[in-house]
Amino acid sequence: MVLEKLGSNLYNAIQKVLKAPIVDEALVKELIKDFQRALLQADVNVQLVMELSKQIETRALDEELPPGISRREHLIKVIYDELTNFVGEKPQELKIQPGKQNILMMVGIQGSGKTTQSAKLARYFQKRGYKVGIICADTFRPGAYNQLKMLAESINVDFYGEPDAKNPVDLAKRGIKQLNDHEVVILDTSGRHKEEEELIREMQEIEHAVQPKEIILVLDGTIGQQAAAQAQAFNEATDVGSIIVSKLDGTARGGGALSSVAATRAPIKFIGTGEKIEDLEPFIPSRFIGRLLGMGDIEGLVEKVREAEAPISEKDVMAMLSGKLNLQDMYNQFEAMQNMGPLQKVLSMIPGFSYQMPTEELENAEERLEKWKVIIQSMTPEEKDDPKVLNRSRIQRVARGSGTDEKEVRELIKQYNTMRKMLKQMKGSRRMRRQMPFNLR
Ligand SMILES: Nc1nc2c(ncn2[C@@H]2O[C@H](COP(=O)(O)OP(=O)(O)OP(=O)(O)O)[C@@H](O)[C@H]2O)c(=O)[nH]1
Ligand SMILES: [Mg+2]
Repeated sequence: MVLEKLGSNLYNAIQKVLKAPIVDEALVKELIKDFQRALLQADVNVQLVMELSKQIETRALDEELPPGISRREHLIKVIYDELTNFVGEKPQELKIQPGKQNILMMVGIQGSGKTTQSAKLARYFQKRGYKVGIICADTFRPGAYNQLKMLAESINVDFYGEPDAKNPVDLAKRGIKQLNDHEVVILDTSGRHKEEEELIREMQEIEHAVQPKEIILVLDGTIGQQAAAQAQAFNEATDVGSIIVSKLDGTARGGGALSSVAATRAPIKFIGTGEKIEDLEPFIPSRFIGRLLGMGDIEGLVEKVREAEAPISEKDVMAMLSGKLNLQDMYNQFEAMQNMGPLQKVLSMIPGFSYQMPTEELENAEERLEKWKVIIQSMTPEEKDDPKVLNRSRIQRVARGSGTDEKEVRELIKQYNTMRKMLKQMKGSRRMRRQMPFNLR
């Protein structure tokens, strides 16, 4: 794949981040250099690269870390976010209305890959259960009819064409009529003409005559950044609803084509990744970037960060602040904390807290969570509800019951008291969010 080279460069940069002993400003800067190099080699527009790297750098260095997320994870999330955003944010879908005749009209300059993508799209919708037909409205190039007919036959899709027709507009109308019981009708047009103007005129005439559900522009990925200008020119002449960037398996310039077109917010819906009929895939920015970064589990990581970012509601916090924190609550918090949950969030919302408790201690605390949970489980409901009743003999009993010793039980009680105190401290504080300078964890 094209993007193979780009992908492997980005992948190596990510690996560097994953393997680095510490994630600090120097590493962030180095990573950004690697990125710039990789993107520029893939013919991505210089200005776009600069904007992107600036954005990554600012976010990576200045943004506060969501609780429970390491700087490393945050950095990777930022890169992933920004790159995804860079190529299109949300996936755009080519919608087909079932039970209707959806005419998809292919346009694009000569050799861009219209005919090939027509067959690929036909196969794509056929596999999804639609009744599909193809029309060859390229009356200009002598071999066009046979090329498409063979492709259609190879996938068993109905085909309409007239080998000797001269007028593509009338032909298209007859084809549409012939295939009126087909849900998806793909109309391949000519890309070759003596003059560009003539090509544009023909395209507009066919559009007018058949009123397609969608005009699909095929752009050749090997032309690099020029693809954006071409997309714009076509969009001015006609109402382009979808874009397919083809030949992304070919050269290193694919990155340039894709990103420059994406930067105009044009709807790239598919990418062509080879000459075979199956080599078409919906363009899903997040998946695409994940693959490029070589991170199969990036979705999981992103999900983790997203969860950590989900704000705890003020109501939750107030309920805890009202003093109603018992050991059962604490137990629940421990449990949640083991999934990187609310305790961390609550604690991290206390201004200055991150200075009070060094990471090491937090880690120790996490190691002890399991033990503490067992201790709490050995308590009676009364004790859990109001730990003040835990006198010496009760503590001895709990220690025995949980297979720990008195010292550990007392430690838990101390921890509980500390936590309550901190929650009280937080009461009245309007700064609910952690204010923390760039702090390397
Ligand atoms: N590697 C690769 N080759 C492709 C892809 N799509 C199309 N091609 C090749 O590009 C060449 C031109 O493709 P066509 O589909 O005939 O292009 P076209 O736009 O219909 O060309 P005209 O009808 O002459 O305007 C063919 O050799 C295809 O095999 C792709 O995604 N990857
Ligand atoms: Mg063609």
